[in-house]
Amino acid sequence: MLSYVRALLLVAIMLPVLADGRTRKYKFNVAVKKVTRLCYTKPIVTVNGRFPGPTLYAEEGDNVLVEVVNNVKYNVTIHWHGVRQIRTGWADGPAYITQCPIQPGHSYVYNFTITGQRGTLFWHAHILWLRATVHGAIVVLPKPNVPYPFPAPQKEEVIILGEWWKSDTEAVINEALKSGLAPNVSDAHIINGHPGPMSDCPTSKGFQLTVDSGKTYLLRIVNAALNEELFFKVAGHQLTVVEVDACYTKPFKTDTILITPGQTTNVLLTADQGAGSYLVTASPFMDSPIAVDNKTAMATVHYTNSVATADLTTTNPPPQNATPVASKFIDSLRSLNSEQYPARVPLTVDHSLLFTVGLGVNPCPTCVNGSRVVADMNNVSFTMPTTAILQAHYFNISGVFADDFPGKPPIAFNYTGGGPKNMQTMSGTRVYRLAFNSTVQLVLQDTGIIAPENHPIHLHGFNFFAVGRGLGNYNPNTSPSKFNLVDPVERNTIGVPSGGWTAIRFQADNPGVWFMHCHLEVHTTWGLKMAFVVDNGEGPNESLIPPPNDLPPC
Ligand SMILES: *[C@@H]1O[C@H](CO)[C@@H](O)[C@H](O)[C@H]1NC(C)=O
Ligand SMILES: *[C@@H]1O[C@H](CO)[C@@H](O)[C@H](O)[C@H]1NC(C)=O
Ligand SMILES: *[C@@H]1O[C@H](CO)[C@@H](O)[C@H](O)[C@H]1NC(C)=O
Ligand SMILES: *[C@@H]1O[C@H](CO)[C@@H](O)[C@H](O)[C@H]1NC(C)=O
Ligand SMILES: *[C@@H]1O[C@H](CO)[C@@H](O)[C@H](O)[C@H]1NC(C)=O
Ligand SMILES: *[C@@H]1O[C@H](CO)[C@@H](O)[C@H](O)[C@H]1NC(C)=O
Ligand SMILES: *[C@@H]1O[C@H](CO)[C@@H](O)[C@H](O)[C@H]1NC(C)=O
Ligand SMILES: *[C@@H]1O[C@H](CO)[C@@H](O)[C@H](O)[C@H]1NC(C)=O
Ligand SMILES: *[C@@H]1O[C@H](CO)[C@@H](O)[C@H](O)[C@H]1NC(C)=O
Ligand SMILES: *[C@@H]1O[C@H](CO)[C@@H](O)[C@H](O)[C@H]1NC(C)=O
Ligand SMILES: [Cu+2]
Repeated sequence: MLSYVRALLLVAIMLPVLADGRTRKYKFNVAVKKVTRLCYTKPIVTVNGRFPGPTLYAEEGDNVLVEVVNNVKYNVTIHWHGVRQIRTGWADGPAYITQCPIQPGHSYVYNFTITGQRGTLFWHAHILWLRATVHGAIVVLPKPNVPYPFPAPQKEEVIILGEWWKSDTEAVINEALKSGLAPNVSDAHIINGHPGPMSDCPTSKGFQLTVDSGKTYLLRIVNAALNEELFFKVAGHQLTVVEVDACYTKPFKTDTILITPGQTTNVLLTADQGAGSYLVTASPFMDSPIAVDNKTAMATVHYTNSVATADLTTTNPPPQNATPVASKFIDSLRSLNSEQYPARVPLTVDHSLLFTVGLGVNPCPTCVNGSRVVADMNNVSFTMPTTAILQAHYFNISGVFADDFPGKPPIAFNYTGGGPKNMQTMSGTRVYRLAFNSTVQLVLQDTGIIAPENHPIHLHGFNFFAVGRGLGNYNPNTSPSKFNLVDPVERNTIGVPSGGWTAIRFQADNPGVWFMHCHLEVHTTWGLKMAFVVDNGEGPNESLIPPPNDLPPC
């Protein structure tokens, strides 16, 4: 009897305190593996030898424990992109922001609970350019017996979009940092790891999704590419968008979706066409004079029991500069805003912020032009510290960061015009401090310095509402009157339009240090990043938890 009680007690003690769901344990072995793409074999860094990496499945409310073991020569961290990490910043993952890296031969257990979220997210390395190959989907299913707020699909499929380089991606960015110029673009786009037939490798096979006529499929689409926004299309079929960044949307039909690096999109696809094979494409969107990989990745939707015809029912991907296609898609996105899934848009604003996002040029005597291209927010090119900011914040270590990140541009100028003659930026490890649960309105304003460009900005630790968007310069007197405060789309990554602005709102109800950066890896590397420090509120429920014992040291 006594031992029975003891056994029960033991079970109770082993259950995670915070979770109302189960505990899910995963082991991620980061190791090198040789893979062949575009008729060429090269070693890449993988998780568990898979490319793309394994899908992490959980249910809303689950506690997730991922033991990451580093068996490569690089320092490694993993970010659980879009997981809110409420009070568990130690498990967020960006190197030198919330943790020091897991060094070769070492391991770290990421411990977090998925609270109030369900949908598709993804995980990826958050150091160097390792996320080129170290990434995979996160599928958070609703709690047991909670249905989707749309007709249940018969089957679900993860579709990960990415890029493929023939060269080692670390060599690509290192070469660029040395020259001060832009890095090489990828050699192909890929759908679930495969480019499909390309002119330099016609025998390359593409991913095939086999469907049964009449059935409906939920496609969980992730853009894991480093540097390119993508259009995604299935020939002959309409897609019904039902969720983005693990937030339900009002369903709408479209033949093309736009997805930036860092975004996820769930669509319903009904196999309602004649038997055969249909082309699936992922092609770049770039509406400014910036070099991109202009190749189209190809996959197929193949109806079972039908003969694959040689000439697929084809479709043309949108032109690379198809701004109207992109805008139409973005403007169609609305929060579901139902009784069960309300859009809790902050209606008051404690901090009204304006951050410019864009490029700059700084002197570099050893570079090709005697200068290097950099990127910044509010003219600050962020410098990575050598101690993680979250540790410095928690342990009161001074000298690691300053909390004086400017809330508005230091110099006002015609942001989307030609830009100032002096294109230099300052550097620093500067953060913006927020009191617990304060409300923030942040206008992200693109600049025309060097060239205007679309910047997909990702905020860690929060979802935000995209309340407004426009071209040219944000006008504080006239722009807010057009804000949607009722059912704006809720997400964690938003494209700032080329030569325009986007306004977001969020509630700073998660204490910790939260990175915000462009999800084009080249811009992050160049300095387009900053962090918010959110102070603790009252009591343990509004405070960051203490760091785990195995947190990697610097
Ligand atoms: C995970 O973190 C929670 C606190 O957030 C803690 O109670 C639990 O013991 C941790 N689990 C493991 C396996 O360390
Ligand atoms: C980048 O592209 C240039 C031009 O094609 C090539 O010479 C160079 O080797 C490439 N760099 C890397 C790291 O692959
Ligand atoms: C793609 O880009 C390459 C290199 O810049 C160029 O030579 C080629 O013409 C482009 N192809 C298309 C279809 O635009
Ligand atoms: C670097 O120099 C080349 C020619 O030498 C020029 O075409 C290019 O615009 C310059 N780039 C920058 C960023 O100054
Ligand atoms: C850091 O400073 C704050 C405020 O002075 C204090 O409450 C906290 O206990 C300190 N933390 C540590 C780990 O020393
Ligand atoms: C800003 O620059 C753009 C492009 O040159 C120009 O059309 C616009 O009139 C300028 N705006 C102001 C307020 O000067
Ligand atoms: C950015 O900072 C640099 C260095 O302090 C300064 O020279 C430049 O004028 C600033 N530019 C803007 C637009 O604030
Ligand atoms: C945060 O503030 C909002 C109002 O802005 C309020 O509804 C909510 O209860 C607050 N949350 C906490 C944890 O204090
Ligand atoms: C903290 O949260 C737990 C679980 O939600 C609740 O039971 C407890 O009363 C809260 N404690 C405080 C001090 O608010
Ligand atoms: C790995 O991280 C440690 C801790 O920050 C650092 O000292 C070391 O230089 C890093 N190694 C490399 C190769 O960057
Ligand atoms: Cu950017």
